[in-house]
Amino acid sequence: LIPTLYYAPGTIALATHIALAEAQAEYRLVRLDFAKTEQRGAEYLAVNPKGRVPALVTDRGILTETPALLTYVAQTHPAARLAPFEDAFAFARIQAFMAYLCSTVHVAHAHLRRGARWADSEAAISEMAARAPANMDECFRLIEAEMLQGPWVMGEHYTIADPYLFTLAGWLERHGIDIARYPKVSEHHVFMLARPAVRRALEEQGQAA
Ligand SMILES: N[C@@H](CCC(=O)N[C@@H](CS)C(=O)NCC(=O)O)C(=O)O
Repeated sequence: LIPTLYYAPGTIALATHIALAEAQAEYRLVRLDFAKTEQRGAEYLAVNPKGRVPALVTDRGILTETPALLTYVAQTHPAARLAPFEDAFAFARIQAFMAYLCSTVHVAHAHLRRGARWADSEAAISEMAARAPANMDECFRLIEAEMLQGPWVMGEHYTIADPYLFTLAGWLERHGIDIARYPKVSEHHVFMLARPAVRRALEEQGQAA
């Protein structure tokens, strides 16, 4: 069975898509239309009851959660060397970074347009949206100062942390934040855009590279 990635353009599914391309994996893509709320339709809920993307269908079942998917892609394609599994400390660092992106940065971002997950009143939802850019800025300042080693997140070696950061950094403009505020993140973005796997994934998603 060829792994199938369920995605929607402009979402965190891009990170896994890039990793699959970097690994030169065989994969199939299924695109969901968020404008039609396909992520909450019965057909997709049968794939991923969370109603979110990404989901990766493998021969042993369905995987969700971006850090798990990225690690799975790296582990199943060792030749691509997308993570240092032999080095417990170095791999823990990658996991820490991915956990931060997943649990803090992505969630900070979601307050911009998905406030209805956490509150009902229009006032509360708009307050959360108004606060989102400041929270994203705080996250990216920390990434810039403490996490991104350069040229890649973990230093000299490109890893699964890179497409994850690239995808989230691509959302800064939705918050009205110029990525140039963070010089290292900005340079990382340029390096990423030059990679054939990144261009391929963006093209396959119908986004201009
Ligand atoms: N923790 C999940 C988050 C997945 C997630 O929230 N995906 C968003 C797109 S970026 C989604 O599917 N949203 C659909 C919705 O909220 O209806 C991960 O890291 O993969």
